[in-house]
Amino acid sequence: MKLLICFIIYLSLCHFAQCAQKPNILIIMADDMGYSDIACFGGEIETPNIDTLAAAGMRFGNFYTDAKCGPSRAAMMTGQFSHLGRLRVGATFAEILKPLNYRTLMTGKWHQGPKPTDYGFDRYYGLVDGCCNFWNPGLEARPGEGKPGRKKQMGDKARIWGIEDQLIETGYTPKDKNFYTTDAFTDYAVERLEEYKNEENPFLLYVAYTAPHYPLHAWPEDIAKYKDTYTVGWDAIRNSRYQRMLEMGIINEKFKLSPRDNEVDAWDELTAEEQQKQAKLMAVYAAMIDRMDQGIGKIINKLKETGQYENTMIIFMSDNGACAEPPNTDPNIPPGPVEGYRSVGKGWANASSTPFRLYKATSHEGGTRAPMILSWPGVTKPGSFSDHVCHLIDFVPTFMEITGATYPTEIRGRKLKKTNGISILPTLNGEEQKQHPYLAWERGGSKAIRIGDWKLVSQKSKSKNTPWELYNLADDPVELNDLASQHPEKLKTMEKKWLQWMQLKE
Ligand SMILES: [Ca+2]
Repeated sequence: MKLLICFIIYLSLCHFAQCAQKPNILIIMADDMGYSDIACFGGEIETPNIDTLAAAGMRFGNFYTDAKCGPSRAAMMTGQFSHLGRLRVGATFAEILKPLNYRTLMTGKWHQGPKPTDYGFDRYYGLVDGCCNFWNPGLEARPGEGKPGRKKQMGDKARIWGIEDQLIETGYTPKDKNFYTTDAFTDYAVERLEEYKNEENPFLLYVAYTAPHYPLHAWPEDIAKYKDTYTVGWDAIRNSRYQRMLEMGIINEKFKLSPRDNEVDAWDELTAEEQQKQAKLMAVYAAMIDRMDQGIGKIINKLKETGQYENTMIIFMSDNGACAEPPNTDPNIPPGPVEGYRSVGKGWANASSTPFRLYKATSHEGGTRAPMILSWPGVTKPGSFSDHVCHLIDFVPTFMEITGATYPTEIRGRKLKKTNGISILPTLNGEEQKQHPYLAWERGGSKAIRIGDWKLVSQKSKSKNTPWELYNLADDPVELNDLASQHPEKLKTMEKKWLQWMQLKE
């Protein structure tokens, strides 16, 4: 009897205090994936598992990232605008949730220095650097294979690989020829979910896939699914994506389809041979996203199998817009196998950005607006869509609100600023949402500020005085009609605000 009473008291304490189950958090990031690539954002790429997340949760149409990989990831992890100094001035969400006994796990692309286990993660496996060969991230050729294709600018320098708290800086060449980074990251995530399935404490799992960032590497069976998909060309793909996005309600009639990039040829003007080559590039790109989606399916299945799914907030997003960088290696090496190191190029990046203009590394919508999906069983309304203007820095305050975590004032010997992010929990709950007074960007000379519906933006340029462009996104969300000359006062006010924002870092 005494034991039974003790047990009942214990259960009550658990219910009202420390044992109340906080949600697990699973963050899945794609790399350089355009706004309209996945099916639930209008794309023709088969992404049934990501689509299932969208069907269970909320899609965000006005979600912003930074313009490039590293800064985006820092902003997401710390809740701080990346121009402030990235991980030097912020605590990561792993460090913020650690005091609440979260099991903190990460796999995939880190792209900060020096390694995740220095920033609050218990476990880690993946690419510490920014991009690598998917089949063989190292320098050495394996028997029966050519030298692994590499980014030319890297010279002889190896990409850094990380296994737990060990860095492999001399090049990581797995013996297994069936090694493929996307699968390796999926496997590590699934294995950790299995390993910790009986833990009482919740987990934070951050899966940072490198797909579909170049190089174009994919499994032949996945490429085969798309071998004929892109022979219609980028003009037809842009049109069909645009029509589907309208039909699905991802965009409304105010979103016009941007004209084809003026550096991209009309598909019909290409020779038949060139069309074949180009269609193959995009087939490999699609296969990379397809494989990532298959991996996401495995992770979700594991959550269901271990009984964690119902208590897990799942977030899927891309880290920036589609990438239009030219290929780094000999274009005569075909995309797909280990020896190549190709990129998809501007024509297809233009299609990935549909309906927007421009790409990664710009602060225009094509560089910084990304697809984002948040699914949290019992909270998010299935199949819902939000046009709330939100940003990567909003995740940290959201996690803080749902867990009761606080932002440290000091970490690693540095005093920290407060996060400028705003929790999106009210949006998830269907309640009134506090808005950002402004959002701003600066990346390598490409700059922008959004205040309400107005956006001031300028591209990186060799000339020192790149003109500002001014858009009213309520009427012109695709940034087609520059109003700078019509509203000089508004331009000045917004420029002043942007300059003040830049001074925050001093
Ligand atoms: Ca990226």
